[in-house]
Amino acid sequence: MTDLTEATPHQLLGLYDSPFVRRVAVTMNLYAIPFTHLSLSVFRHMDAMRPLNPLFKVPMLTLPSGEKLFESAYILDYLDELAGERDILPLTPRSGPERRQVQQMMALAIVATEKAVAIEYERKRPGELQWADWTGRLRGQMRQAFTMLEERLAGDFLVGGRLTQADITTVAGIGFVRYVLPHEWPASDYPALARLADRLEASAAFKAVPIDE
Ligand SMILES: N[C@@H](CCC(=O)N[C@@H](CS)C(=O)NCC(=O)O)C(=O)O
Repeated sequence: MTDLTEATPHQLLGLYDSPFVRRVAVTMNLYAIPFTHLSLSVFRHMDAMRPLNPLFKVPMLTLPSGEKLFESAYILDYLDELAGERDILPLTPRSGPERRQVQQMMALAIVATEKAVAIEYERKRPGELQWADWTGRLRGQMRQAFTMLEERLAGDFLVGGRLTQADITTVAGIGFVRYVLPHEWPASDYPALARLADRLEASAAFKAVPIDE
């Protein structure tokens, strides 16, 4: 079992404007796992990041032992294990139909989020290298994924009437779109998702990790 009171806490690398970093940070807050945060950009702080993470891919979580974890899904899996050891209900159920449902909602949320991030990367290219048709395809895929989530959101939460990783991942993605690509978020098309995002963004776990840190 990892001793969460150890002198060296977990360290999370990456800005909170990354929805992948933010979903990890929110999860650590909900599990009350202390961590330090290294706010380095994969683009603007490459010299500082190189010795820590020459992959220039975030999030990266450094464990108290010094071991480094990459890929937010695997990091969340590790955090769920810590939660389980402490008798905290994991945000992704360990087994059964609810696990599958949460994973499938997350799959939709990840498509929406990855396509939104790709739209932003396309916008970063020099104007003459931007491909409007490609951006249009990305936008269509992002909207399709948000529409499928909207259709599936019947009550207060996406799965099982309780907060799960599906909600956190979805709201982290929406947060990115609303902050970085506000013109790509027609809230009136997704009223249920907008309500979920407003509610979760107002919670302590999200407010502690502001996207505009
Ligand atoms: N599948 C990865 C995606 C992470 C990701 O795309 N992070 C972005 C920031 S939002 C990044 O590191 N971009 C730099 C790059 O891909 O070169 C995860 O979930 O951890």
